[in-house]
Parts: sequence; structure tokens; C-alpha cells
Amino acid sequence: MRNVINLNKDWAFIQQDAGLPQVMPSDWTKVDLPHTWNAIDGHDGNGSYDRGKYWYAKTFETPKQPLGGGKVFVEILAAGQQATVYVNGKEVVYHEGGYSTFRADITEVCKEEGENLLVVACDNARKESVYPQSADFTFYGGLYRGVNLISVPDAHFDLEYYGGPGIQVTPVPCDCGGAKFDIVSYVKEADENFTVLYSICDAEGKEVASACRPADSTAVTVYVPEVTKWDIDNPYLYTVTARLERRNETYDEISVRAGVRSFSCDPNKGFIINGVETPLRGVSRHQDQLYKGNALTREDHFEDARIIKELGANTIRLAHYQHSQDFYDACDEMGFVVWAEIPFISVMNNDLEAHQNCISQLKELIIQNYNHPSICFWGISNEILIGGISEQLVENHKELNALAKELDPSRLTTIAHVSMTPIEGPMHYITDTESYNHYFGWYGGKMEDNGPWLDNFHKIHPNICLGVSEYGCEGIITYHGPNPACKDYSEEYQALYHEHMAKVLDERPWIWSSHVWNMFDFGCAARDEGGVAGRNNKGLVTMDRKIKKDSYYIYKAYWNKEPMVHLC
Ligand code: GCB
Repeated sequence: MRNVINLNKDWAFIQQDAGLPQVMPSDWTKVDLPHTWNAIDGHDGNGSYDRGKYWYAKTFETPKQPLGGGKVFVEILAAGQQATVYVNGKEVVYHEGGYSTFRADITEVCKEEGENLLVVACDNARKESVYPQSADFTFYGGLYRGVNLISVPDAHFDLEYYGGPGIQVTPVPCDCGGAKFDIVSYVKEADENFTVLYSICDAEGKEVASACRPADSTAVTVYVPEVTKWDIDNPYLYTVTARLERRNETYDEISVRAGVRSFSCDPNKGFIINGVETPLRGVSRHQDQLYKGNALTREDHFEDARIIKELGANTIRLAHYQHSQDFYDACDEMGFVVWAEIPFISVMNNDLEAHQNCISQLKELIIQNYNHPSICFWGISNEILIGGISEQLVENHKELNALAKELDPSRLTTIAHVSMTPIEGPMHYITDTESYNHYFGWYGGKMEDNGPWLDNFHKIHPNICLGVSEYGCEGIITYHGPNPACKDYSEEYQALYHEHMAKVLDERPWIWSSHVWNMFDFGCAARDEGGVAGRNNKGLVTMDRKIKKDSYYIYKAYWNKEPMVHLC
């Protein structure tokens, strides 16, 4: 059976390019994961934060390899932003992109006896070919999600293909009240004597269906005659387990959760889930907190999701990159419809290498997160217009969209256009749905411009499903201006703006989704606005999660089924 060993404790860390150590360094700082070296820097608003190559080291014993032979993998849940991993002085993997999981087979370099030295060099310096290249948030560096060792027998479920779980489950509801689960698992080194046993259990742990396949042909469709659907108000989850066996002996086992739901978008009816028109109204989220940076625990992720649930939102845009598995788990459990995206943002690099990075980040996003029922949309870019609309830009988008559809025909694709993307032109009709980031009432124009702009677009493109991917304005809790109607960073103006926007969106249920920018204030080393430096203050809640701004309560009143009660 597989054995997963958490390696989060007792690392040595050094904040300089120290070079590859040969033995466990005794004079480096002791840290536990998750860890970032930017947790407390980048808050002075001068744009500078510590960006460079820093080193982590840890010793470990080679795990016992099950059933003789076997393999050992190191799993890095994410490393900001480029990382090289060494075991006993040998490079085992180099990875670009700070938001996805990657693994390396380290069997050959592990010692049979005694301690091994694992070293990771993380580098968050700007690299031209790695996205994001330029964006309005801090690119934290470090081993900010955690590291595991995984040992498996020679015959095992795949661990190497783009960091995926080794199994893909696509549940499709049938009209009869049941569902078919299309399942495929990816098996390594298993001959014709192996079989894969699949079992589907309901939320109470009761098996509702099972199947068995030879290991060389693992795709199967399993029918469950009666299902409870996954929905926003009732996020019902099944567990699908795959067991790799030979002569009744289990070699490997993996379990993932799955939810049965149907969804679509219609230009006039908006988002439809399980046959019910359901306007998606919610928020965007970045994965950081004050003085923790992006080194968040599973509890931190779940707490964020809980605050968003309490607000009454039914959707979250996970901007602008792949978030932690913990957060997708929270969304599966709490019933959010998720828009997940890659950091193809602001500015495109024409080099082929950069385009390849974009492609591999999209592959990782989809392959690693395929089984999360909360995800309904893959976002292929955000505001990628600096430099204008070139033929290459359009081509790259078409290619990314086609790739997303090829890897996952069961979901819809989307894009976040910058406000000035022309209403007509080649950036339209590429993705299944489209959205605009609009800041009328903040960066330019008046808040009253939003409604007419949306109506006009809808008139010109009656066949495009239109959403509002970002809207918002800064609101700083310590600032209360004399005139709430002035765009002055005050909490009052922010509340006035959101009161207007909540109504604009409420009156247009055909807008398939809208996402407030942002649920929480977030780290942005380059900003110094309204007297609070180093962060973007457009959150409905402060970066330390301690204070809910006035605008939070506007949405709470709009979106919650429970009436709000004011106690004097
Ligand atoms: C945008 C970007 C987002 C920024 C936001 C802002 O359009 O997509 O990354 O943070 O504007 O606050 O300016």
C-alpha cells in the first residue's frame, strides 16, 4: 500500500543564495512548513520585497518500500515561484510556476540505510518565461504549502502526470434520478495479473456501486441508480475509491470525492445548475493573510471559505492562479461554484518558452483539480491586453481554450477581459462564456455607468454569456471622509458603491456570474494608496480577517436567505 509521510517539520532555511549544501546545515534558521520569507515584508508600499533564491534543507529516512521493490516520490505541494529539488546532492526536479503541485521519483538517489538530505532552492525573482510576470499582487517565495514523501509498490497509480491524483471521475446525472460515473485511473507497472476495483460510497460511507477492470484497461462507467445531487445548498459528496490488486493483495489505493451536478450557461437566463436558473453572485479571493503571506494552513483556508459562506455568496473566483487543494476541498464541502484560473495575466510574453509555461500551468490546473465538483469554469486569462491585441494573443487564447476543452469537455471555459477590451473584435467568441473587469466608479467613470454598459453589450452580443469578473473600490477602515459620495478610499464610499452594484446585478439575473474584487484585502507590495501601503484595500474584509467592512453587510443583506437582525 502507499504510504504518505508529511515532511513539514524541522527544516533549515537560509535567506541567501547559499549554494547546495552537502550535509544538513546546522547554522541555518529552523522553520516549519508552510513557510514564506515574504510574510512580513512588502508592507511599506515602495514596491520592493525580498525576491531571490533561498534554500531549504531537511533530512529524512528512506521509507520502507512496500511489497518489495517499490518507488519513493517527493511531493512539493507548491513552491514560489521556481524551484530546484536535490536529494543527496543530485538534482531530481526543476519546476516553474509557483502555484501547482509537482513530484519527483527519488528512488534511485535515496540511500538504503541512514539519512538522506533533501534540499529545495526556491526562487521568486522575476523570470521572463514564467507566469505571472507582472500583476497586482505579491509573488511570495518559499515552500508555502508543504512537502510529502510518498512510497508505493512498483505497481501503483500514477503520480507523475502533471502532479495529478491518478484518477479522473466524471459523474453525469441521468434523467431517471441516477447517475453514471465515468472513471479512469492511470496505472504504472501493472501487468495482466492486476485488476482495479472501484467502489463508490455515499456521504454516509455506504457502498452504492462497484466495478472491476483489468489494469491494462481501467476506464469504466459505473451506474448508481439513485443519487443525491451536489448543489449550492446541499453539496452532497460521494467518495470514489480505486484499489489496485493482484491475487487479493492490495498494492495501491486512492480515494477522491465526486459530486453529481449538471450545469450550463445561457445568455438570457444566466447560470443554470441542476436545471434551476441560479445567478452566481460572489467574490474573488487571493490566498494570503496579513503577516502570514501565502503560508496558510488548512484551517486558514477553511476559515476563509466559512466567512465567504456566511456572507451568502454562492460563487468564488480563485484569482489569479491555482489555489491550495485545501481551498477547493472547502468549496466542494460548502457548496461554492468555483472559477479556477491560470496566471496568464496583464502582459503576454511572445516567446515560445513563456507560452509553454502557460500551457503547462493550464495542464496542471486541470489535471490536478479535475475531480473537484465545485469547479465549473476554467479561466484562461485575466486582463491580458497590455501591448494590444496581437494575432499571437488571439492564437494563444484559442490554443489554451482548445486545450482546456480537450482535457476537460465537462466544464465551461471563461476569460476576464480588461474594461477597455473593445466590445467587438477578435477576443470574443473564443471561450464558452466571457466576463469583464469593470471599475466604473473607481478608476474611471461613474458607478452609474455599469448598468447601461452591461445592457449595451448584451444588446450587441445577444449570444454571449456575459459576466462581471471584477468590480470594486478601495475602502479603508480607518478613513471616514466628509462626503461619502467622493471616491476617497473611505469605507462609506465603498459601501455606497457596493450598494449600487448589488442592485445593478440583482436587476440583471442574465449576468451569469459576478465577483466582487475582492473578498479580503491582499498583499500587493507595489501599492501605496489611501494611507495603507503594501496592499490592495478593495476587500470586503481586512487582510487580517478581523474587520468586516460596511460593504460586507450590504452583500450579507442581499445574498443571505436569513434576514439580518440588528440588535441594539
Ligand atoms: C484588475 C486586476 C486585479 C487588480 C485589480 C485592481 O483588474 O485583474 O488583479 O488587483 O484590477 O484592484 O486594480
